Amino acid sequence: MKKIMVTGALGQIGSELIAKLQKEYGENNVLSTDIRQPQSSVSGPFEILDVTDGKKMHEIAKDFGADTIMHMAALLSATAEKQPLFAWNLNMGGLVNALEVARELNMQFFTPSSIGAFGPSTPKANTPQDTLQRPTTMYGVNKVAGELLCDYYYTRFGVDTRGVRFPGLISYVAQPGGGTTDYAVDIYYKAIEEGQYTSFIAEGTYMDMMYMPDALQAIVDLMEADPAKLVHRNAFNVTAMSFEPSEIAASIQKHIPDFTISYEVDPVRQAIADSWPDSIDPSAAVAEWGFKTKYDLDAMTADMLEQLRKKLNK
Ligand code: AKB
Repeated sequence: MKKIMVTGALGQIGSELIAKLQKEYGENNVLSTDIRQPQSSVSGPFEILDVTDGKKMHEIAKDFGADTIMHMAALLSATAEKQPLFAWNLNMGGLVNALEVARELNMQFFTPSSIGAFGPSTPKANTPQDTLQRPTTMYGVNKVAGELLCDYYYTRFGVDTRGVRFPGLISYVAQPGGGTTDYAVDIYYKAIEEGQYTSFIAEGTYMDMMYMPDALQAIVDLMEADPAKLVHRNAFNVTAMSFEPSEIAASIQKHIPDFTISYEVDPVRQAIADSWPDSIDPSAAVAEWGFKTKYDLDAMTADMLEQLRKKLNK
């Protein structure tokens, strides 16, 4: 039975990952940690943790008897671009602390990388697993350094590090904060609340995306995968779909025919999006640990709108 400590548990992924892990491994075997106090009650154990405090992270993990750490606390791409030095300190400082705790306490380790680990010189279509990675954002620099650091802790210290490169993740539970792909979440809220959406990403800009249930299943499947079959271990390309703003709008129009989209492009987030791939190739994840997804764009749209209508009482 796993005993899992999760950092950044109140974030977009963390909020839903906790419930998924509790279902798989039992409520008392999952420890949520976050720098923020939860707004409402969290099920299962919870501790306040600033991930830049490595000593406290070690103490909490040891007291809980954790054998696995899932390190989710990080700043996303657009926020990191506004505060690059803070992003470096938080993203890299938190990661190296979590890796050290995993090494000291002999824990299995997971952290997400991102499509942000690619840059303008990376092949844009069907981006291979192993390819050029020269990102031009602080977030991307953090993600590439993080991928290498996780590989280093595996080869140098034998820490069982595993990870994926997530695309934009779409969910109705917690809103993402400060990402470039966030438009693909905002659009569903605005479609229900206002019947229209002004996109900060330009028409024609393709990015990879995935619905949260598929992302959570990918984490569990990778962590349960036979280590003998893992050639890459860290930073597997994973994706479920690639679309541009007018395509997600068309998918919403199948349910809300009067929905309209317009564009007011944010130059910072557009430049980040333009530096990322249009679509990535997940075949290494499929071959090495059986990565699969259930939701394409239309299936995701139908579920998002149904769930958000309930959430927003609309
Ligand atoms: C972001 O937009 O920053 C994230 C990501 C793709 O890593 N959603």
